[in-house]
Amino acid sequence: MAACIFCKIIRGEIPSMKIFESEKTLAFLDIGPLSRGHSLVIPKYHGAKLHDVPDDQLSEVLSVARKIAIAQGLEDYNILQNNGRIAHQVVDHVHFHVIPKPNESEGLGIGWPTK
Ligand code: IU
Repeated sequence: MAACIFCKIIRGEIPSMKIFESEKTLAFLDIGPLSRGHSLVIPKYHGAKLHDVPDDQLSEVLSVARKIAIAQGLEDYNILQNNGRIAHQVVDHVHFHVIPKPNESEGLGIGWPTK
């Protein structure tokens, strides 16, 4: 979709920190991370909400998210997918967050050190 920011990232019109790419799927670091290593896994097929994307275009997403978590050595993390404004969706192209949850002594791993 021409105006979609994530479609622009897929087409390479906007730079991103890519961490995985295949025919159907792209993963890249979130530009506003909630913790260090926060990434997004997206189907290349454009659909605003989960029910707009056919199953076969979503088939790799969970396994890519899982591989990212394993590659990052994560023990605690959230996989999050928002649909609609009330559910806090901001970008209208389906995306799955992989959000590392560091332990309390590590803080969020971003911004100023906590000690
Ligand atoms: P949400 O589930 O739609 O609320 O999440 C959108 C995410 O997309 C959010 O975490 C943003 O930081 C992230 N993002 C991005 O990584 N790159 C962008 O160019 C834009 C948003 I716009």
